[in-house]
Amino acid sequence: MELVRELLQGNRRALARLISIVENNDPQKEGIMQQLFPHTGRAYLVGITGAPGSGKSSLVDRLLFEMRRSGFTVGVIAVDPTSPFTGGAILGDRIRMQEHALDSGIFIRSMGTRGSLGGLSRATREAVQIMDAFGKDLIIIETVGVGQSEIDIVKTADSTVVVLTPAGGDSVQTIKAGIMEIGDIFVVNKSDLPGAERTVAEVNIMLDLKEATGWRAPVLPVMALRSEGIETLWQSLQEHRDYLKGGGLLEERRRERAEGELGELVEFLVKSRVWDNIKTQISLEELIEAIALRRRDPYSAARELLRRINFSL
Ligand SMILES: Nc1nc2c(ncn2[C@@H]2O[C@H](COP(=O)(O)OP(=O)(O)O)[C@@H](O)[C@H]2O)c(=O)[nH]1
Ligand SMILES: [Mg+2]
Repeated sequence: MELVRELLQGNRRALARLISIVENNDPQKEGIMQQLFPHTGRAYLVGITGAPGSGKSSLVDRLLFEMRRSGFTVGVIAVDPTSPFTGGAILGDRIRMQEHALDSGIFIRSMGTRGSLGGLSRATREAVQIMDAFGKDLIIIETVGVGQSEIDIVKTADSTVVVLTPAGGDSVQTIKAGIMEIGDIFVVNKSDLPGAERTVAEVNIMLDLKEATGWRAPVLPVMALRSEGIETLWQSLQEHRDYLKGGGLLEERRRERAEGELGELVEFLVKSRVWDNIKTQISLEELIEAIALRRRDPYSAARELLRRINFSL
């Protein structure tokens, strides 16, 4: 395909168009992803997650300067499920990052959650693969930490940075349980605000309670707005990357990711092909009515439907 060829030659317009194709769930996309696959697997993926307003975009903005200074090309995917239609936050991010737009070593892309078919994680992962095939050395995925997306980012990233802010009067105990598990690096951003030191200390205590592994996640006070602590963060990211690469752990993480990806694709194919097939071939009204009136149980009904389209379990 022409676009794929252009992408592999380093054409930024092709990169943008291919991500749109993926985002819109275009029927061509499966073929495109197949063609791109042999060219992927080289980029290192950094996930940045945390509550809305914690300063993720500001942090990415600063981090980009460090990464470029080290000579790496970077792709950024900012996923913002909180504003799929208004584009408010997305526009804000764009304006903030305009400075980087002049740097051809950086490609920034915001994604909405329109691609609900197959889920946010799938569209994001595909965009990552496209940037990877394009040749970006590092790919940053910024996810607004709302519900499951915070946890899901780990499935896509090699290193995950969790962004927290000073708890102020509150105790840090309000941190969602799963979040402590997924961070490879913790950042307490807005450390210019009161309570930062205590938050760092409390997160450290929580991390000490965890079972020890070869990597103890550092807790870094950062002020993204003043560019303080960014160099240390970039250093920690490189140390974590070296740690994963050194122990064969990167391959292990990627194997786990491959399993999740495969499962997700099978689920998607079954759902889109089988369920859509059933809905177009069989009139479900009576059956649904019978189940709703409790004259028929949904378990046997589901199996009957699969039999009727000759799908064997
Ligand atoms: N006081 C303070 N505010 C910050 C800092 N970093 C970011 N902010 C502000 O926090 C707000 C949210 O930042 P943003 O990067 O959009 O957060 P995101 O929603 O997590 O991407 C913005 O008004 C930033 O200017 C910081 O180090 N200190
Ligand atoms: Mg943001």
